[in-house]
Amino acid sequence: MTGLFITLEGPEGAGKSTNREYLAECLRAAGIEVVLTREPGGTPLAERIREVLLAPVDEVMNPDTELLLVFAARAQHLAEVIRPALARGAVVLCDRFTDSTYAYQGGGRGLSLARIATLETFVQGDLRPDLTLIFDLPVEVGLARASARGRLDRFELEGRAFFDAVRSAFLARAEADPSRYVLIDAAQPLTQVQRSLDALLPRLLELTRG
Ligand code: Z5A
Repeated sequence: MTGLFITLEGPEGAGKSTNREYLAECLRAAGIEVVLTREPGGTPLAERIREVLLAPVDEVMNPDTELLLVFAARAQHLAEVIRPALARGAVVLCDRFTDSTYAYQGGGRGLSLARIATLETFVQGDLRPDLTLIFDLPVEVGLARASARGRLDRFELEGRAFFDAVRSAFLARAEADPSRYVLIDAAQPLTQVQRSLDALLPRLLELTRG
C-alpha cells in the first residue's frame, strides 16, 4: 500500500499553512488518514535544524551550509515521518519540500541546480511529491502578510531581488511540469482560494484511490 505525497509551496505569506489545514479537513471528512507536516522540520531533530536555519544571527550562513542543513533535516523527516506514513497508505500534506530548496537555495541564493538535484537524489532516492500546489502571489503582498505577524526570520530579512528570484523559480518549476504542479492564485481572498481547493478535491480523491 502506498499513500499520496502532496506538497504545498510558494513564497512567504502565501497561505500554505492556512490552506494545508483546510485541505486536511476536507480529506479527513472523506475518511482519509492525513499526516500534516512541514519543512524544514517535522521531527524533533529536524525542528532543531529549522531553528538554526531561521534564527537571524550575526555570522553570515554560508549558502552551502544552508543547503546541507535543509537536506539534513529532510533526511530525518523522510525517515521518521514521510516514508512511514506513505508506507501505511496515508496522505501526507507537507508545507514546503524540495521545490523550496530549488526556489530559495537555487533561485534566491544562486546555487547550482545540478548540485541540488544531486542531493535530492542522494536524500530522497526516487521519491518525489505526487502533486505540488504552488500558492503564488506578488512578493509585496506576501511580505506584508508575513510582516503583520511580527518578528521576521532570517529569510524574511532578505531583499526584494531575493524574493523576486524565489517567486520566478517556483513559477518556472510549475511551468516545466504541468502534470505535477497546480498553480493557485493566493492573492485572492481566502474564501476564493478555498474554492480553488474545493475544485481540486475530486482529483485528490481520485489519486488516493490509486
Ligand atoms: N526554506 C528554504 O530556504 N529551503 C527549503 O528547502 C525549505 C524551506 C523547505 C521557513 O518556511 C523558511 O524556510 C522559508 C523558506 C525556507 N522562508 N521564509 N521565510 P516557512 O514555511 O515556515 O515560512 P513562510 O513561508 O514564511 O511561512 P508563512 O509566512 O507562515 O507562510 P504561509 O504558511 O504561506 O502563510 P500562512 O501562515 O498560512 O498565512 C500568513 C498570513 O496570511 C496569516 O495571517 C493568514 O491568516 C493570512 N492569509 C492567508 N491566506 C490569506 C488570503 N488569501 N488573504 C488574506 N490573508 C491571508
